[in-house]
Amino acid sequence: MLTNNKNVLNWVDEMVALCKPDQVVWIDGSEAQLNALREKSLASGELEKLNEEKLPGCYLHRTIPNDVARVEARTFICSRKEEDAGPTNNWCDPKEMYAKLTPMYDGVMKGRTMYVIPYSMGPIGSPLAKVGVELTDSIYVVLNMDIMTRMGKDAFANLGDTSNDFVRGLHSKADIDPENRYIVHFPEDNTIWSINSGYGGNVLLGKKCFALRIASYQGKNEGWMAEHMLILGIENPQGEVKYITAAFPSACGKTNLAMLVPPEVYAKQGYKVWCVGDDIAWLKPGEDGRLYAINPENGFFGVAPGTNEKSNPNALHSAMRDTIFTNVVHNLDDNTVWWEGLDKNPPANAVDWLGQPWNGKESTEKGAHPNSRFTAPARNCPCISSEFNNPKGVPVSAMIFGGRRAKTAPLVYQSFNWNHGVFVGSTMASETTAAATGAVGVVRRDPMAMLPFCGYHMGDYFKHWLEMGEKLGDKAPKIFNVNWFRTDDEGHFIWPGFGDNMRVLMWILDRCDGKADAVETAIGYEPKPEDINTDGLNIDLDVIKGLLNVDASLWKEEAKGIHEFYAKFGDRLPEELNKQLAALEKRLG
Ligand code: GTP
Ligand code: SPV
Ligand code: MN
Repeated sequence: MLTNNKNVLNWVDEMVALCKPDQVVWIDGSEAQLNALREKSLASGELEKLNEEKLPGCYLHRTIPNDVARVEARTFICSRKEEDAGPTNNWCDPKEMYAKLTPMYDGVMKGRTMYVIPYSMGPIGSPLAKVGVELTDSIYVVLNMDIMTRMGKDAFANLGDTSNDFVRGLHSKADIDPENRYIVHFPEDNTIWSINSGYGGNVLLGKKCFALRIASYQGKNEGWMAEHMLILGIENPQGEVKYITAAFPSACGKTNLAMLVPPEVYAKQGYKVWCVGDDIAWLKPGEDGRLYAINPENGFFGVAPGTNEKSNPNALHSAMRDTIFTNVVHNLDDNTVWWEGLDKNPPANAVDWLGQPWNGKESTEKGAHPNSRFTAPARNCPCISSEFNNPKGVPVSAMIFGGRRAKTAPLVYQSFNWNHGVFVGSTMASETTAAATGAVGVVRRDPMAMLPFCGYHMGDYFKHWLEMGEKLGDKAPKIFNVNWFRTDDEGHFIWPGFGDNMRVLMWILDRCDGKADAVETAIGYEPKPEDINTDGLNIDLDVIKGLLNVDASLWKEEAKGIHEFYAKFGDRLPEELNKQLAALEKRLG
């Protein structure tokens, strides 16, 4: 036992009595303990050891084929009142849900070991950090939590003996039965119950379950925000760093933007980009009245496909050691890994994500699952920010929303003010991706990229955003919208994206500094086409003009869609957002 905290001890006892494991092991986080677990998982086949010279400390894991992504249809917010979960969440009465799940957990760990994982989301001791405890019967979960959080006995350091302020996570793989898979949140009890899955987003309970769903609810009550946002810093040649956060839906480019490599035109002047976080930001007003952000995580659970030396070398280098790969191709020739988009040389002697022999050059099937992932420690990232562990966080100058839109949304625009920015975020839409089960490529509304992650009524969430703006006043970050994914008539992306996205970030920072002009359009302020630096790119000014084009007829359709979407929220939609919508329609004519 690593703590004297009565609430922790009582709760663990209760869950042990329910799950009836053969053994209970408290995870202290020591290398000796972790090594023993690695050995155990190798023996059971849960992990495979990869080439120690080429990929030191790296392992491969495969989930079962029906368990490869978040399951939004089986994810619940069980607030006491249905209206507190809101129209965008699955809801069930907590009493009913506990009654349904309790028998499923009863004896589920017989013949298994229960691991008790203490962890901190955020730097230990940070005023913004929070403690969680996850109980699990999966070594894969323990080893991933070790990478993704500050895990081990130190996490309890600031809890004391009596505090009740920790999130209780209970996970069992059970039979990995998709028909009985549940990812359930009880926000009023600080509790998460996950059963019958082994996929990251469903079982690493510190991540989406705690750091977004539970934390968003806590943030509303406590005056801060938990957002699905990357955090990056841009350092100018004088050594000053400005911070930007950006919310894009799952698999829409956060990890890539967070670690971008500046194009030559900026690199040669001495600009640098630093990564603070790639998925989640916790934001709170600081003593100076500005908004500060921490990354509650300690590693990256990144999308493997498409990651390569050109698109995201920093992510690739992060994943070269001490990394767990999930559902990628196993190259048997040199015991390494491969995925679509890594390079043009798929291995001939290989095993695909299903564990079947796979010949990359001849197979028409994908070798890696589209949502295959690497779990890599943040400390490995060549561009990790020196502020990564700063307990105060970093001050935010600009916040960006964005998604995958083939047509409507332009490359970039700035909101007229904070409230208009909240409107822009609340009306975000994006094509669905492989990060969640279900159809891919369907446009859906995904406000602030939080649709699957908001732990309470989204109307109240919008209200919270509006109130944060009031609190921050003229110190509030400026709000922007971007779209890297506009396509031409053949369906090709027009904008080069990746590192070149910095060209757009530079206009954004210039706007924050009052250094760049803008053109007022019906949807917001846009750059003059010539203010997007295309030095070193083979792109005509006309192409940039096209990328910035606001098609009034498409936007009138968009406004109709927003009316429909807003109607869901009834009288819990803040009146301000209706006013913003009316104002947009008026500007569109
Ligand atoms: P989650 O971890 O699911 O939250 O995803 P994410 O938002 O971090 O997305 P990520 O950066 O992993 O990118 C997902 C996919 O989008 C990858 O296949 C990338 O190659 C692709 N992608 C990222 N940035 C760009 C870009 O600027 N342009 C284009 N065309 N594709 C991009
Ligand atoms: C996402 O889907 O947004 C992810 C991966 O970042 S998961 O941890 O599965 O949520
Ligand atoms: Mn994500």
